[in-house]
Amino acid sequence: MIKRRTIVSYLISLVAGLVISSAAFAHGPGCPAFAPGQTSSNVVEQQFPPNGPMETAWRVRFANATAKGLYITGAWFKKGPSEPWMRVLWDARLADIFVPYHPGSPRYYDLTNFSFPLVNATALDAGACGNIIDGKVIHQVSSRGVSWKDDTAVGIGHELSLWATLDSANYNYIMRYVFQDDGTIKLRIGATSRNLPYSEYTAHMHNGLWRIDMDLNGFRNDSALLYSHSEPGIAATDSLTPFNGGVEGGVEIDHEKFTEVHVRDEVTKNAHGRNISYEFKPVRFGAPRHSEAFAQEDFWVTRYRYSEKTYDVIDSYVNGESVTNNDVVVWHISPLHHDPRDEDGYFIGNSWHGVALVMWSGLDLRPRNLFDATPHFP
Ligand SMILES: [Cu+2]
Repeated sequence: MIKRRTIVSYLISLVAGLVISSAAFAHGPGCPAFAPGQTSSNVVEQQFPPNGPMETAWRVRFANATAKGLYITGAWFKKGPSEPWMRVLWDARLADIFVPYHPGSPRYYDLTNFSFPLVNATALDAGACGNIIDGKVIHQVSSRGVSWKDDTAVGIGHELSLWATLDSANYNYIMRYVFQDDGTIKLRIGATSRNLPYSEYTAHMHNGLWRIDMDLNGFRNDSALLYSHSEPGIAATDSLTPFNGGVEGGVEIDHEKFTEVHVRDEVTKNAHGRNISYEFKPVRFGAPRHSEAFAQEDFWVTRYRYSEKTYDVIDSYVNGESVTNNDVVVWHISPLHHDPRDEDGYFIGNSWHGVALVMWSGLDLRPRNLFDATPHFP
C-alpha cells in the first residue's frame, strides 16, 4: 500500500474496526476489560484505563504471514477522551533476523532466506486474560504495575500487547508489540527454543533488524534528530541536532552519550507550543559490529520509499535524501548475544534435551511533548 492512499486505508481500518469478533473473548474474573466491539481479525482498539472512563486509547492494525511473522500496519493514539485519533505508526516490523555464528558461518537471515511460519497459539500462551486472533496472534491487556508514585499516591499503568511466535526450524522467535497507556510503544524480539543441531555449544548472535515507519500525525513534516548527552567536565549538556546533518545515514550508539534518534513532527504542537515527538530508545546489552555494512551502525534513517524494505542492503538506500521535514523511516539493529550454557539443555546419548530460555532485545518508542501534562494523573 502506498501512502497517497492514506485516507482510503484509514477508512478501511475504521470499517475493519467495527467488525466484531466476540467468539474468542472468554475472559477470566479479575482481568482488565477489553474494549468491547472494536476487535477484528486485524484491528484491536483499547481504551485506558481498561475499567473506567477512557483517558487514552490505542487502535492498532496488524497482520501475520509466513516468512514475515507478526507486524504492525498502522497505529493510532488518542491522548484524551475528546482528542482525535492521531496516527503514530504507518508500519513497524522485523525486516529480518540476522543470526551469525561465532566461527564466521553459518550466517542466517531468518526472514528473507527461509519461509518460516508462525506457531499456532495455545490457551496457555493466551493465559486467563488473553485472546487468540487468527489462530496465531495473542492479544492481551494487562497491568504494567506502577507508572508513577507520589508518596502514598500511586498510578497503576496498563498496556495492550500483541505477540506471536515464529517457528524458525529448531529455534523460536517471539515477536512482541506493546502499546502502553502513556503512548509508549515497546518493540521486542525474544529468542528461545533449541540450539542449532550439531552446534549446540557454538556461540552466536540473534539480531532483530527493525524497520519502523513512524508517521507522526501523518506522514508529512517529520524530521529525524540525533539526541546526545555530553559530560566533558562537571557540567553536562544535552543536544538535539538534525540526524546526520539532515540527510540519510547511520549512527553508532555511544552509551556515554545516551544516543537516541528522535522523530519530531514539525507542524503539530502541544498546548505549550512544543512540537510533538517520539524518542527511539535502544534496549540491548552490547553492540553488534558484524562485518556486514548494515551492521556498522545501530540506527539508520532513510527517507520513506515504498521499495526500500530490505535491511541487509540498507547502505544502498542512503543516497543523500533529506530526513528533515519529510517522511522518514528509522531502522535499528537490536542484538542478543547467545553464549550457550547448561541451562539451554544437555545431551542424553545423542539427543538434545532442553531449550534455551527466552532472551529479549528491542527498542522503546517514548513520547516527548506529545501530552500537555503527566498522562493519567488525577
Ligand atoms: Cu541462540
